Amino acid sequence: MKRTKTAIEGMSRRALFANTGKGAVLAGLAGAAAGPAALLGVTTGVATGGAKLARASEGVATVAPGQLDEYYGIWSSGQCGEVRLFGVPSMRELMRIPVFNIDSATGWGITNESRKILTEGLTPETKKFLESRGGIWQNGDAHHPHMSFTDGTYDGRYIWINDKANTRVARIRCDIMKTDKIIEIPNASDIHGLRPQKYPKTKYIFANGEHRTPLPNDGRDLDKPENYHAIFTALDGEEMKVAWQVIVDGNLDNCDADYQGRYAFSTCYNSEEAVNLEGMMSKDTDWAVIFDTKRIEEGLAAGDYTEMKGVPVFDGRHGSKYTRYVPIPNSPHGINTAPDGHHVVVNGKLSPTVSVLDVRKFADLFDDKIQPRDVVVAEPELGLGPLHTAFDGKGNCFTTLFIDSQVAKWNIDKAIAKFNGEEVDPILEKIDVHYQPGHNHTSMGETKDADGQWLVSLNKFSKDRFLNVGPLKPENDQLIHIGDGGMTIVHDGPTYAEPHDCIIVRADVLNPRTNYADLPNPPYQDIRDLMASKGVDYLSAEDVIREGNKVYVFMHSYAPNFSLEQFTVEEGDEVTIAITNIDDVDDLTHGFTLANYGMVMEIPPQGTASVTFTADRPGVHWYYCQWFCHALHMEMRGRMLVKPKGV
Ligand code: RUQ
Ligand code: CUA
Repeated sequence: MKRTKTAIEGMSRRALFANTGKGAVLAGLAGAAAGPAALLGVTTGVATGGAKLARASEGVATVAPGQLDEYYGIWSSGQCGEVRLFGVPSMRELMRIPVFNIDSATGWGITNESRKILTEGLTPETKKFLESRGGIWQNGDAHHPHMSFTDGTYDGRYIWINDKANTRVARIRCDIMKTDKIIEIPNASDIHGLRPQKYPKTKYIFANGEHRTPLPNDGRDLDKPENYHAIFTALDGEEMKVAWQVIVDGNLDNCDADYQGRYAFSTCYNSEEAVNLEGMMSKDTDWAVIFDTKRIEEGLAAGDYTEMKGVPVFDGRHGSKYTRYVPIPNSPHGINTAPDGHHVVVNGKLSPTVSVLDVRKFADLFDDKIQPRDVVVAEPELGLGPLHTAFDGKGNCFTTLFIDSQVAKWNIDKAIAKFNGEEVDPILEKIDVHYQPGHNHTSMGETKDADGQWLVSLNKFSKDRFLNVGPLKPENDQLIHIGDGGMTIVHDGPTYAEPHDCIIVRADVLNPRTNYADLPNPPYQDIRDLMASKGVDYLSAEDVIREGNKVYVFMHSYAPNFSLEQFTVEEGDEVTIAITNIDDVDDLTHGFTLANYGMVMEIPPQGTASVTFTADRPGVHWYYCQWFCHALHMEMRGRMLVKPKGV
């Protein structure tokens, strides 16, 4: 169909619905569909009784329908492999960003553009391994989403996240909220802890390879655990390339960085270097290992490393000048830098204590003027199973107690005073959470702008908190108001597997686009270049170009039409379909689903998407738009005719 100028161009989506024949009905439908979401927005509900209930009903967590949240919550999704955006404090789920998963709605993992991102950062060995397995990893395990920093606070450019399952790190660009780079980390096994440098501007992303394996892991030393190693990685977050790696003793768990831009530090368990649970738990101290990035950069310049798989690898085991090992009670887990810029909280997990390190002592430690334990300035006993700590920016900490199913609020200065022999109790308050909390996070809490308003406790179990949905239950993310000194639970939020971690970012930090017009570095540059090389204008494309057995089908879409109502190919052709959405109405995404061919893509406003496949099924195959775009959305369709071979 030749494109005619449509009346809808430039109209807002609401006006669009109001002006079309089916519009009234659809607008009504949309209203009905908004019901449950609106209800969720009215009030976030109250989980605790008595006086605390009153506080929530005074409107602490109320976000009325149509009102916007004050914060973006950026949630990981564990073994779902994606990132989710929430509104805080409403706890409304706003969006999902496919990362390490395959997504049926957007075609992530299916489109050419996403497959390029999913494959270009793989090592040659992994590419080969995946050849007979669809070319890409089919799963991921996303734990730790963290934003880029400038001068100790979020700058809204990027979010990085680890994949523990297949040893990758991904980056999301925040202008369009899409994954734009994924790299596999060579030499390491199973990336767990991940944090960006906080100062002056995020350069390194620190990533912990958790498991110990032989190096290289190519079949040698299979059952010689004494030859296994875990590896700490610093990657250049701008280039998305590994900058350097460090071999350590033990297994690496979580990590964080200082506010001065010099040190990174990881919790490190299994000082026993065992391969089973009993062995790993047998000693009662493990470590926090500190990395001196300045010394490592000097070592880099001096060539003091071994190159492995194209990466400079430093030996950072005990005795190395690049690391220091601080003994910490049994199997520490989370490690969190306080917004005061000086204190680092190491969470004991199997010890009821957290250990507080003072970054200002690290230089003396590296110069061997003091002993490793001298950097510990407090070690309060909080309760059973401390896993992660968040901060309010006023000197107070909130630590999850997994076994006690509680969050403990405590004060750093009091903990230090107690450590120095004073008779003070650093614990200010404890609150029950439901149940077994892992990570927690406060609003802006991992930045120098921690504002002490909200705390989210990511509870691993929900048990009886929701209607029974069968043996597999949701997790329970609880919102806790901390703004006025006390802690009050104001919302229970069921979530599907398994938001390990989240960050809570002031809404003004992020300002995503509403369309892809003039987008710098667009993901679809390749396909637009290809079109241009064939003399096709992507804005008006309606071309079928055959080159041998390759067929290029270039279209544009405008609600409710594809520019081609049909096209014909032959059985066995390699077909590339590329479509540009030329609508510039706010919130107008089209889609393309090719029935019984497994092809699907999101076609964003002013953007282009493409898929390539072999047309090995003769017959009539309808394609249709799967993103609701117009009163006649259901009519947005066409036919691919596949002629059988030799006919
Ligand atoms: S971990 S429950 Cu993957 Cu962050 Cu601590
Ligand atoms: Cu286009 Cu629905």
